[in-house]
Amino acid sequence: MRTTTGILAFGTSVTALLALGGCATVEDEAPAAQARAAAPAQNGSGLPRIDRVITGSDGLPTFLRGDLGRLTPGTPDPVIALEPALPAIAAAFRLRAEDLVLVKAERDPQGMTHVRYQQHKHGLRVVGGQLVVHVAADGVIRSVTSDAKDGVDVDPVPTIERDAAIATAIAATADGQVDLHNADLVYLLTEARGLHLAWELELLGQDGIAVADRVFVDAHRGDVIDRHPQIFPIKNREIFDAQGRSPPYSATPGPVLGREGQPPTDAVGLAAYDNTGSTYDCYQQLYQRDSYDNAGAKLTSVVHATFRTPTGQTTANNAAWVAAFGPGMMVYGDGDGRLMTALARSFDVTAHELTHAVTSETAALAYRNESGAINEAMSDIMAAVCEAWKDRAVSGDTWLVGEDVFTPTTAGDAMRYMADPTRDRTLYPAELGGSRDFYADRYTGTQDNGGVHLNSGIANLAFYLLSQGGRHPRNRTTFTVPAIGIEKAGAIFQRALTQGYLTQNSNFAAARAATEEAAGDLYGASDVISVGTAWAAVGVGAPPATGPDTTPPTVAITAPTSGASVTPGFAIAVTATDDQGVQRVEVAIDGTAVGTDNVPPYEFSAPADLATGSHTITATAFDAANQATATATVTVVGADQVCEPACGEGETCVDNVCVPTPSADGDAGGCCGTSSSPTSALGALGVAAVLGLRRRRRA
Ligand SMILES: [Ca+2]
Ligand SMILES: [Ca+2]
Ligand SMILES: [Ca+2]
Ligand SMILES: [Zn+2]
Repeated sequence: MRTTTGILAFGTSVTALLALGGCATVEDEAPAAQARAAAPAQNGSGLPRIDRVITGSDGLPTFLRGDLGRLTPGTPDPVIALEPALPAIAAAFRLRAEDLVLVKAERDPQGMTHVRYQQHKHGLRVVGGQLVVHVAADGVIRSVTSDAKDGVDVDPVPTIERDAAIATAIAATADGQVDLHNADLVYLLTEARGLHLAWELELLGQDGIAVADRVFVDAHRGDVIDRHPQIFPIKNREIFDAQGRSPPYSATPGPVLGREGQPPTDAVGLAAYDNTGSTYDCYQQLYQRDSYDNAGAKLTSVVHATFRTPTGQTTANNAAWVAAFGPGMMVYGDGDGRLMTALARSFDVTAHELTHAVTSETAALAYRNESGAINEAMSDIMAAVCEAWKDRAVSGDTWLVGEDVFTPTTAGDAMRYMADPTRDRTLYPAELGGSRDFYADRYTGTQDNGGVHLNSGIANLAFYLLSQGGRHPRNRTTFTVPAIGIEKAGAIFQRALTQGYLTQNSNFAAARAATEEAAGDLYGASDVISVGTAWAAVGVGAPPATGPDTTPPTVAITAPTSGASVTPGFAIAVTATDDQGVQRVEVAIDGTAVGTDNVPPYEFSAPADLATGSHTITATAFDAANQATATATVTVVGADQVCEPACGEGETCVDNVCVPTPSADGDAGGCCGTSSSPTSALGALGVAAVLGLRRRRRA
């Protein structure tokens, strides 16, 4: 079975590379090319019906919804009942079912079951490669979320030694003032959907250095390719001066001030105790969640702490969830009395930090760039939800973050403003510019882990508008979002976070899709539209279409090009888009059906017995109510007759490569034309590269 799969994928790789003119490479800098090289041409996905597809930057799906099969009836264990359907689901994501290792299956209060798998490859864990199957109460597999992918050959034997990788990672972190906690060889899926063999190195700051980073070093190239911080501060620490006391920060808590049932007498410790208790109760009562891990984890708080940055600054004006490769803890500074009072006195701060712990245990959104901004926003959002729950009312303070500890001599201000995020811009250096409230305005620099605290405002505002209704505060968009109330909005975002609709590399577009799905699970179509409208108001996608679908899809045959000469069994690639969703693409040759594919990329193989001569390919894309057609005419010739683009004068196509035409006296001439047929030559090289890799693997 495995051998067959491998051979099939291999045969397709060659075809795809040739069909695409050979610009595909096996280098990991080109995810789109990787995907094409990896994609098996299939004349159908094996999934009964697709209603919604979301694709990543490489054109492969990251989310599918529809009728994706069903559990085996009469099998009580959902994981076993799912097994027969898993190969087709895995294949739609270019994965192999045997590489998916069960993490857990959870049944939610709505009766849906969410089964989470971890991708492995050559026996190594694929960091960022999770796949979650969402099964409705009636056993129908309703949707699948996955940022996993395979089909790219990356040698599992490292070129870079472990010790060299460790040295590189340490040198690149906090001026080398860090120690190794653990090292593992893994595969890493980056945000850009590139697959790398990597050393995963857990680095902890030396005494006084507040660093706990999971650093990934490419095990073939030797460079740092990703970094996942494990300390989640309430504020972007870059904005604070070195003020306040300066004892060294330590991950080891000091004397015990109190424990469950024995409240601390220390006033700040008591505040932490009370706020932690209220946050636990909020999660438990609203979402039936038993602590951050939903398994009763102890809630550890450290008060009177200070924070030092890698640049040697020290501040008491911060708080953080510190998940330094072990049980996490909430750490609170006492504030300097001017910018902040003791942060443990703020319920927002506690709920914010504890939500980072929930996120680490569930979606595990990587704390950098867009996924990090969504991670941050989830913490602000759940702090607002729990504050309103605790107060039994929504007030102006609900939408302010940390208002109770921020600038004690100034009333009405806060660390962040969810209803109008850019109000905090005076707190930030001019070059950072403060929180953002519109997707196109997002910060794309490298500070603040890629703007995790700056861009969280985009999602915070979407949540505020969804809860309370209204329009963008600065008129970046001008339509009105309907209010659904904070309770429903909170349940939707919480479900998206914890039930597998968000994953490590989810971006803003994925967050919109995730919350729309969660709204559909919980409430129904009108709330799905409200969620989409809220995201559109902050520039994440267009307003949702309502009413019947009257706009037909667009469709194009991207390979082969019309007029090309092709060989029997040639690969056909089709692209299709639609305002409300492409449901399937059908391909026919001379009116005879070749196949139907409902999962992009839409790829097909022509029959191997097609007669030589002219043929017309027809591709028809369907949405829920309309269809559109594209055609291409090709000429089928013998296998030794195809070159694209066509060979120049004085050249002949031999084995798909243009070579100088043999002279009349029988001199065969040199091989492999260059300037007049660069793509064909590259195509041949691409195939050679794939062949080389495969041979090495199988040796
Ligand atoms: Ca508040
Ligand atoms: Ca204040
Ligand atoms: Ca349409
Ligand atoms: Zn935070």
